[in-house]
Order: sequence, then C-alpha cells, then structure tokens
Amino acid sequence: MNRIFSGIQPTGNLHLGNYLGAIRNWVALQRDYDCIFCIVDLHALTQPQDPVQLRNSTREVTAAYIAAGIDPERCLIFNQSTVAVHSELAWLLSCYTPLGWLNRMTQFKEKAGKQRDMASLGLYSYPVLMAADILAYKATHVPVGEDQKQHLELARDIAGAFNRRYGVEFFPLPEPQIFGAATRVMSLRDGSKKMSKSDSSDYSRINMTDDADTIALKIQKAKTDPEPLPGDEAGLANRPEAANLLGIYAALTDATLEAAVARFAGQNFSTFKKELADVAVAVLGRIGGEMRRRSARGRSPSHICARSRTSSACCAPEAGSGRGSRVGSGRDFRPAFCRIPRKLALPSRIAAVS
Ligand code: AQP
Repeated sequence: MNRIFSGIQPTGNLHLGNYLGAIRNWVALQRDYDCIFCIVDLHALTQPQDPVQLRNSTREVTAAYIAAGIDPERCLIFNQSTVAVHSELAWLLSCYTPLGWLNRMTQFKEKAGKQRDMASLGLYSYPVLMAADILAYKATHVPVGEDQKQHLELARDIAGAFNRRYGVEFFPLPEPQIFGAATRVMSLRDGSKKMSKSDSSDYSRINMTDDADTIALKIQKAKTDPEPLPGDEAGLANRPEAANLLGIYAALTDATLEAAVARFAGQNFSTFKKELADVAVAVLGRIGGEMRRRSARGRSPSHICARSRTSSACCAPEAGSGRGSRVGSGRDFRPAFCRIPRKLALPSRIAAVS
C-alpha cells in the first residue's frame, strides 16, 4: 500500500488554511493509504517558541487531527521530537544537499526577511528535516498545501541525489498531493499574503477554534474591493480578496471555483459574506466545538496517541508519561520503540562508509 506522511507545526493557532490545505485532505485519504500524521515540533523550534505554549499547541494540533476526523485506530499519530531518526536522517541528508538548492527556498527568504544573517541554521535547513521526516518512512505521497510544494520538490531532489550517489533505488521520490479549491488560503486582511499562524493580526485568519460569532465577524470584516462579484473566473484577475473568499467558499462546500463564481455572479460582498459565514460556521464550528470538548474533558493527546495504530508503519507509539523537555518539545507521545533504524537499513556501501 502507498504510504502518506504529513505534518503540522505546533506554532500557534491552527487556521482555515491548515484545515483546507492539509487536514481535510488527510481525512479523505486515510481510507486508501497507510497514513502517518505527525506533529512536527522540531520544525517549530526553527523560530523562537515559548516552551509552555509549544506544549499546549502540540496538544491542540493533536486534538484538531482527531476532531477533524483522523482515525487514530487507522493512522499513526505522534510528535516528531520523540523519534530521533528524524534528526539523525536530517543530518545524513544534509550531506547530500548542495547549498545552492537551499538558497532557492522562498519560505526561508520570507521568514528570514531582512535579518537574514541573524536567521538560524535550523530555519535555513528546515527543508532537509522535512525531507528526512518523509523519507524516514519511505513515504510515497505527501498531501500538503501549495506553499509546501517547493519543499516537496527539494525532498524529491535530495532522495534522487542519495539514490544516485549509491546507485540504488533506496528512497522513493515522494509525490506531492495538492488538491481542493483552496490549496493556498490567503490572509483575510491582505489577499496577497498567505493565511498564517504567525500573522500578528488575529483578523487575518479564521482559527479552527473560533466560535460562530468570531468566524462571522472575521468574515464580515475581511478585506474586499468595491466591485460586485464577477460573472466568471477570468473576472477574478487582479482581485485577490474576491478570489480568496470565493475559493474558500468553493472548498468548504466541495464545489469548484467555477460553480462558486457562477452562484454569486453580480452580487455584492455583503450577501456573499453572510453565506460564506454560514458554511464556515457549519464546517469549522463542529470541529472547533469538538476540539474544545476534548480539552474540557481533559483527555490528553497521549491517550489519543496510545490508540494510534501499530502496524506496518515504522514506529509504534505508546502513551508516555514523561515530563516535557525544557525546550517544550514534548515526550508525551513517546514511541515504545522505534524500528526505523533497522527498517532504514542503509545500503551496505553507505554503512561501510559510515
Ligand atoms: N494558508 C494556507 N493555505 C493552504 N494550506 C496551508 N498550510 C499552511 N498554511 C496554509 C498547510 O498546512 C500544513 C501545515 O503547515 P505548517 O503549519 O506546518 O507550516 P506553515 O505552512 O508554515 O503554516 P503557517 O500557518 O504559515 O505557520 P507559521 O506561521 O508558523 O509559519 C502544510 O501542509 C501547509 O501547506
């Protein structure tokens, strides 16, 4: 069976972009693939994090997976820092990754901004760790939002470089899976910027835990332009906010962008926004409510991860009761054992070198 690996950083409020670009697709794919869904807390450490907040966010991401419909009996769920092979393989792969490849990564340029010399090596080599996450499990498919496409291409390049170096087909070249009408959900305040957890304005995003009133208010306040909605998709050119909101509507209603545009052709934004708010509340309200209920019941994510399936996947998680580490990368979902190093038996030629 083909294998999926994907993950989310516990870096703050999960938002509609994470849901439409990633989690929702995972739920649909879990029936047909061997699935590993990770909470990638080592990636979160590429930016400064408050340890307590990081631990809480790790729990929130886990709760979101389950509330959105990921079945822990069917899929493997754990947090990255508990499986050392992610970091070990990242080091190995970094030795096959030319700097020129990393220099092209737009996410690093955006996140480092003008303070490039002050950015951490971790932020720079983030895509190598991401490649290790995927390749450690020999995953064949990676469902992600559009923003991660470049990193996925790099993971394929690194896998290819490794295979060529040793003349083996050791790592499969992972295929990106990018689908839906909202593969890149944009900020509600600026249609040219990605909706992001780290945006300082809470009004730029719809959080998965926002209640119905907050969702409606954020949509009502979302930036628009003065024109009525266009009659066809071509009319969305140079109208990033209209394109974003209609894309969100299409994704939430499982329609095509074309159908969404046709439905609201010629209408003003206020009528459309009311309908958009209703569908957003119907979809996210249920999931956010379930996330809140889970938190209130005090069911810890480690309990969830303990139920996470042990199978043909590479490692077997169990509930761990260890206290969190000082940096906040949890030990809560510690695997009982990790077979990866054995499974990931390196070709003998490499083993001989190392
Ligand atoms: N705006 C988005 N539209 C569609 N998909 C998105 N994803 C993130 N933002 C959008 C997808 O969600 C998955 C997890 O992403 P992540 O949180 O691990 O990293 P990120 O892409 O860096 O997300 P943020 O919100 O921008 O986080 P911060 O602000 O902390 O950097 C991925 O599949 C991603 O494509």
